[in-house]
Amino acid sequence: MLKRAYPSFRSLAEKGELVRVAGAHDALGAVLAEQAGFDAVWSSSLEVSAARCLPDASVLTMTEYLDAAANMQKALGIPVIADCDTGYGNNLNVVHMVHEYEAAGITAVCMEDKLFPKLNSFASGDQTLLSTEGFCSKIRAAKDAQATEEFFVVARTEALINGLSVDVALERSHAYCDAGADAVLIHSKSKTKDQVEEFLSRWDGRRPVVIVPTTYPDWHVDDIAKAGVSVVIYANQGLRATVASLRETFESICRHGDSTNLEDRIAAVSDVFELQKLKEWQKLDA
Ligand code: SPV
Ligand code: MG
Repeated sequence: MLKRAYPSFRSLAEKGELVRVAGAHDALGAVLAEQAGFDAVWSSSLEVSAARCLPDASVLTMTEYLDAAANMQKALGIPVIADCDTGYGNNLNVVHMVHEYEAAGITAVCMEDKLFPKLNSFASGDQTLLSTEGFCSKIRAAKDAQATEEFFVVARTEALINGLSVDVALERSHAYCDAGADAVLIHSKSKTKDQVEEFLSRWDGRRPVVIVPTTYPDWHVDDIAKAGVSVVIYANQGLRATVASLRETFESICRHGDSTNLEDRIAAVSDVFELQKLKEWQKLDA
């Protein structure tokens, strides 16, 4: 089938089982994540901007991020959760963002509590947070703007990224839930899971918790589930694999003068045709 139905992100989050999500920046990466067995795809601001060799620093516009997320969703039978940075500005931008993403068939968005323009969480530079009340106001604006009950808004706190304590992260997350957030994302750039684990041990379960274990990659998914996480996002492993693989492939061809020694390590053209659903398309003109 060329056009595929997909469940809402909310229906996955409410199942009570850990939701596994992979980051992507285009439909091809998103479909490969789905084929590998992921439950949902994270339309990553880092990936979408990196795919254009631009920094993840609110340089691209909402329309460009939406275009990327919508292209992924159109190709998938699983839902996209869209990384919407700060909501692209103030409350007015947040409302416009929710209208546009929901109309495009995206069932979940994530907003973070940094100032616009924001900088990627792992980059050195300004990681200043918006006031708690300011971000609660954005969450209320988002929740009031959604057209369907199903639409899911994740509130992401960057308190730990900013060097603040787990206490502050908890206080902010509680306030975001009171403002109507459907889940909270606790982000950390610590090399160990300790901060996130402490957050989880003190979390009362009032809403699902989302984590992004980029800098603490050794936390096994079974232990992540046991710690009380509802959604785990492998946000950029696909992008980093792409960089490493393309670099190796292109360098090898330049070095050897041909691609013979790569042939058994790279996908066949027939594999690419299958991802394109070429046969199904050809039937349309049979
Ligand atoms: C992204 O994938 O764009 C994220 C996660 O927001 S991080 O890059 O860790 O900030
Ligand atoms: Mg991002």
